[in-house]
Amino acid sequence: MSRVYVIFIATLVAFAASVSATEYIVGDESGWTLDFDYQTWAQGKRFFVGDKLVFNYPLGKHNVLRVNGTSFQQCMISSSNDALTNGNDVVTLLSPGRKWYICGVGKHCELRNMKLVINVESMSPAPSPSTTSGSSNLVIPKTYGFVVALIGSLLIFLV
Ligand SMILES: [Cu+2]
Repeated sequence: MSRVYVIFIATLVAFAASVSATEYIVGDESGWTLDFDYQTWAQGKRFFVGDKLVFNYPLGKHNVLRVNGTSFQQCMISSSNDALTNGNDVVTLLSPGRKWYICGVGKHCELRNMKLVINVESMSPAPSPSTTSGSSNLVIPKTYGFVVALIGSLLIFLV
């Protein structure tokens, strides 16, 4: 009986997590391209664990490499980096902290600014009454998901 209950709660939590995730199109309608200011794009956005980054670009023109801070600074590509290459690459942010992404084609990182650094936060913010920006509509589902997840984990504890 209690096992069924736990499975039910786990499903609920998983559903809440999927509801609360935000999908960011890197560069918005410009996509992943040459000479775009990705630092300006990332400014004012808050990234949370579970959110997704989508890199859109014409197949074969670019790629996406997840690198460390040093490689990011120097646009250094090592063969150990897994390249995402399908032109509609979805990256799920799995852990908090700084994440660095660069294009590994030609000198796109070095000369054409194809580099993105973001900071991923571990938890959704509490809704603030002073929030009047356009992003406030994103806060509600995130908070809802978090509350459901919290109740879910409390129930698992009680079972
Ligand atoms: Cu490129």
